[in-house]
Amino acid sequence: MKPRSLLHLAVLLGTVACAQKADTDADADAEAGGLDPLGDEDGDGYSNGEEADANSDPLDASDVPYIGGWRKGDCRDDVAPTGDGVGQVAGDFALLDQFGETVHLHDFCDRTVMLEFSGFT
Ligand SMILES: [Ca+2]
Ligand SMILES: [Ca+2]
Repeated sequence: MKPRSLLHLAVLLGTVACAQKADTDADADAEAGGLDPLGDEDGDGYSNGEEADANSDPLDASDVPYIGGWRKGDCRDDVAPTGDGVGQVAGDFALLDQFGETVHLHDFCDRTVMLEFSGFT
């Protein structure tokens, strides 16, 4: 198999400016939404409890937990880009992570993100 070019994205989650707390009780979140934590309302292969823990939408089959275990930020849909300069909020983009999964920058809102790029051919 011929190797393909790909961008490699390594994401390091920092401990600074994290407005979210760890979700240690996914069942409580799923139940709070009125969903059975063991059910799979959208049929995407992830239980409602798993989706609550990963902060993906249990009613949207296109929104699934990241394989790498990155929890999506609560504010991901509310990020307002301001520019590409230092101190500004960059626009959203998507790249492949080390698991070959597409990840979006804005899914890591309110966290420190380090991007490492390398090319393979
Ligand atoms: Ca699901
Ligand atoms: Ca889903």
